[in-house]
Amino acid sequence: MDGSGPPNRHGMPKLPPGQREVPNWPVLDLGVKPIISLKDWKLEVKGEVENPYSLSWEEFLALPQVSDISDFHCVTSWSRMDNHWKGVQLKTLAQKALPKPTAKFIYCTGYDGYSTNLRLEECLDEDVLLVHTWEGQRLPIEHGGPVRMITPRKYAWKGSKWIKEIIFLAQEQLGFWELRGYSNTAEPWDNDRYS
Ligand SMILES: Nc1nc2c(c(=O)[nH]1)N[C@H]1C(S)=C(S)[C@@H](COP(=O)(O)O)O[C@H]1N2
Ligand SMILES: [Mo]
Repeated sequence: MDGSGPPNRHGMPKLPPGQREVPNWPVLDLGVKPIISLKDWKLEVKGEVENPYSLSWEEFLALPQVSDISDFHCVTSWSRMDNHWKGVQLKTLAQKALPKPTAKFIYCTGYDGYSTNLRLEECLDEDVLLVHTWEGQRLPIEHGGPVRMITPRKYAWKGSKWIKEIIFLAQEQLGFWELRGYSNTAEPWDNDRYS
């Protein structure tokens, strides 16, 4: 695929510049694959919000669930198209937390010690999800199960696998790769890979 086919749902070329489509789903991480039982799993949503909270697995599944199909673009130049996801919109989690007017950024952490950051307005896009199901099965541990974030309109490092915390911030705080030379904005259609 060369990107000259039909555009994606956001009107952008399906294949961003410098990417190639892969049939498989490669695994990229820091060399740690944390195993979190569903009994011990929790997600904390906190920071610059009126209503900080923590969710158990059951509470997370009780939130409104969505199904979506989106593409996954890794900065190392592979793209995996048309992934079928199920999960909760980041927007739903944010609305429940009631961000203060001063909240402009989020900082996410993972159970493996990873972190990444986004501007709040970017992560309220309808296709930014915390997913637990991929292609009709539980999200595999190596891809961030039980729950990871996906950011289809950003390079994939902006979505934390094994997500543990979502922290709303007034001041931007850079994450693991953003501190190590990856672009803070991470726009696939601008070839915006490194800073
Ligand atoms: N917690 C955590 N999330 C992470 C990473 C990581 O090492 N730890 N790697 C990031 C990077 S660089 C990419 S490309 C994608 C890879 O996701 P995948 O292994 O499911 O393909 O996850 C991102 N999220
Ligand atoms: Mo990556």
